[in-house]
Amino acid sequence: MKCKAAVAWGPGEPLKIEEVDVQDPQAGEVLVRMVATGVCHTDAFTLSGEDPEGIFPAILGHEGAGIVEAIGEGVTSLKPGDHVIPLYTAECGECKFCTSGKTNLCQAVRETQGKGLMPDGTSRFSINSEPIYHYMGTSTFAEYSVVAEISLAKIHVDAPLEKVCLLGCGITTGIGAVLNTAKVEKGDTVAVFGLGGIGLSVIQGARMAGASRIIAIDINESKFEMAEQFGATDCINPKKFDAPIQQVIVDMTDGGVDYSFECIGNVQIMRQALECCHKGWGESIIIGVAGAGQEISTRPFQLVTGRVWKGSAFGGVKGRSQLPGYVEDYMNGKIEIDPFVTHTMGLEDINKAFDLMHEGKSIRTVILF
Ligand code: NAD
Ligand code: AHE
Ligand code: ZN
Ligand code: ZN
Repeated sequence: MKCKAAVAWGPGEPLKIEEVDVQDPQAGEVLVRMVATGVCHTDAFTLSGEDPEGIFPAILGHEGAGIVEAIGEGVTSLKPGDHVIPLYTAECGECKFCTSGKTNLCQAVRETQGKGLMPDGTSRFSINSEPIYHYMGTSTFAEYSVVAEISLAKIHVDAPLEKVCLLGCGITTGIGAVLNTAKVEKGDTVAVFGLGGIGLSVIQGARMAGASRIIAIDINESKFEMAEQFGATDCINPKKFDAPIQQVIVDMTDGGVDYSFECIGNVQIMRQALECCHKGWGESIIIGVAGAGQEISTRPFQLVTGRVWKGSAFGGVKGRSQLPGYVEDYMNGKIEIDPFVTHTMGLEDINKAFDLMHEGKSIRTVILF
């Protein structure tokens, strides 16, 4: 079949709307009609050329929701008409990672996924018989995408896809990092660096966990109003202080916060986030994705004296077994999504979504197909 897709032809180039050929789903694969997709900073990161795994030409997008159109041979857990969220972190339930009980990082299809290919090592997308690569196993910037069965979460049929698409990455990542990775508890103090879709979701998660103080940090003060709505108790702009921001936070909190979260992808800020944690027990969670060649550093003494550095991918959430519960938590009012959708537009305007993100004017743009 043919459909419209936004193709990333090369690093730094605007996406181009093209008619692409989409091959039928093969064994263990599913054809999904995309209904909506968010645009996450990671899409911009890969488009910039900074992603060591970035491959072009590709169809980006990993924050989508849609409806199963057709299934390939051997697919048993999904049928046409099912509502689904594509997962960039699959859940096969059988690999060493899935059965470890220690991580959500299923590796069943991770290697081919990182090469922009389906699990059999080929692509389902092409233009004039030239392959176009998949992205993160999801490629949601297309009217139709082929996704591995184990990379699809079946969700409640009544969930509004134009909202719950954001559970495909940003909101789940932030809330999950708080509840699963950090395991913030009632009364804990929290600092959140970067107030985009991820940072605001961390704030939402921290409020759900009962944090007593949530310090929100950004250089764009227009983000503060929404941070406060989600539960931030203090909003600070590092540019307004002479002292390093980690010192400011240590002074504000009688020695540092219990947990901090880096939601930017800046290795200098990752250091600040670690160093604003309390001596003896403070934990800093890296969520932001840093470009090729970037490295983190701090004095080892920071760790010797009890601070802990951790990372979190997709909030530690196992997509097939746990994401449907997040969708239901949205439907029963426990998780807020609607305020994150600051803009909506059609696929033909997708480059505007990237502009709004870079200008700091949007939290999430949702593309409606
Ligand atoms: P975003 O662009 O919407 O938000 C980033 C925020 O950081 C903005 O508000 C910006 O003003 C702020 N910021 C930038 N530089 C800053 C600085 N020096 N000091 C303070 N604030 C600063 O991005 P997003 O979609 O929220 O994504 C945030 C990061 O999380 C990205 O690196 C993205 O790739 C990553 N991410 C990781 C995962 C994961 O599973 N680990 C999932 C999703 C996104
Ligand atoms: N490809 C990059 C790393 C990108 C990365 O860290 N991705 C996050 C998800 S970001 C979603 O917005 C992730 O889940 N990583 C785990 C994984 O398996 O990719 C690089 O540096 O090579
Ligand atoms: Zn993302
Ligand atoms: Zn697995």
